[in-house]
Amino acid sequence: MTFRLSVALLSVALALSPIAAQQQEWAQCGGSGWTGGTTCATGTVCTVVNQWYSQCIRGTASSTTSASNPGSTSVSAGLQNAAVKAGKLYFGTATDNPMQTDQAYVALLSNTSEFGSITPGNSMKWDATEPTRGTFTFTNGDTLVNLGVKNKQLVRGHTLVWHNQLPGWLENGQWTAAELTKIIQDHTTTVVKHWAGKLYAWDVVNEPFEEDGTYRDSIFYKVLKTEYIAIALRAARAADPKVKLYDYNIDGLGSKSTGMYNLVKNLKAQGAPIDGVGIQAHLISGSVPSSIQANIQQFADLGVDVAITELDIRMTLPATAAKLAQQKTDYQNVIKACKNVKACVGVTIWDITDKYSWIPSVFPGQGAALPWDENLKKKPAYDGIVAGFA
Ligand code: 9MR
Repeated sequence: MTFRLSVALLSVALALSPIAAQQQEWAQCGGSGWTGGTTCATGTVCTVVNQWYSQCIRGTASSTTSASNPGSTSVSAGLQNAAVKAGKLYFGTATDNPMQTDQAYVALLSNTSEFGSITPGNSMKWDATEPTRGTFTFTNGDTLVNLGVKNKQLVRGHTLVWHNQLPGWLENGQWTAAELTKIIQDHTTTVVKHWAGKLYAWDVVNEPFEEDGTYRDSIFYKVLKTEYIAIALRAARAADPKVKLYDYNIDGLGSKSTGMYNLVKNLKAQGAPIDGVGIQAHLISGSVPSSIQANIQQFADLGVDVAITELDIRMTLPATAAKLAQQKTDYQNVIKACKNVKACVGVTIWDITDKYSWIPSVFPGQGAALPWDENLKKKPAYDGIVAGFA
């Protein structure tokens, strides 16, 4: 089984992301769980404020994704089926709790021809599971794990030890090495045991490196240096001997992937339980590294599984047919990189639809990063994925 390490960005920003609808200026026109109108009155544009709220704001509506999205031309047999035909274990997606009230979305998420795996995007993180020391909350994670189990989809656990989305008590505490070791062990043991037997893999340690390949100066590294990684992996293995353990955040070759390569080598040399490495892959259309396959291969050569764990490929909005065609090529190339290396077991996109992507809230003016648009219509990127697996 695998535990994987991951790191995330948290910020909120305004981004234009028009969604078709007929609401008046300033009215809500979208957001997680929104079931009202999604078309804005003439002269206003449905604008994403955050994941839960979009409103009609004065502006030009000439750039809606649906208007520029020429759609998929493939007769779909499904992305999971395409992945399996290519010898992979799964094609999966991240999901989150707020959108579980969106019936069309849940139907697509539960379509096992498309998705053989799901990853909770937020509800297993430290702030969500242990907001107060020693008090654990699993309700949101349970909802998503139960959905995956019911659908017979593999569920990836995300994530145990990460510098981001930590509760204040942990991040602001002054810890000795012994205290923090116990905190990591207690958290990992309790969370992993709770879902033991139900998950395929855990992202145990997430995003331990800075871009330049140096260790991220997280609370964990400050107190324990690199020791925290093996501590977490060992606790995870003891709590669920069968789950695969991952560590990640790399894309192409470079300083960060060299840092990760050395880490995995060291972990294996010291007998720490590491089963896999995640290629995170939050990529930019037109700038996808050409060395992803070589990077996957170097980890495969160390004897670990590799997975693409958080794939999305963003662009500057508005999406145009030309940009969507470039994005199709980008998706095809990333998928091909996984297809070509046997040890690459599967691919997870970081949610299904542009409606729920994290990108616009963190990178203002960018988005349209996923294979389905805001209206759950397949984009050319979908065909790119199918072609990549072919
Ligand atoms: O998708 C997640 C988003 O909803 C959260 O707001 C964000 C907060 O940190 O985390 C996102 O997921 C991150 C993942 O857990 C780790 N890698 C980076 C992802 C994007 O920030």
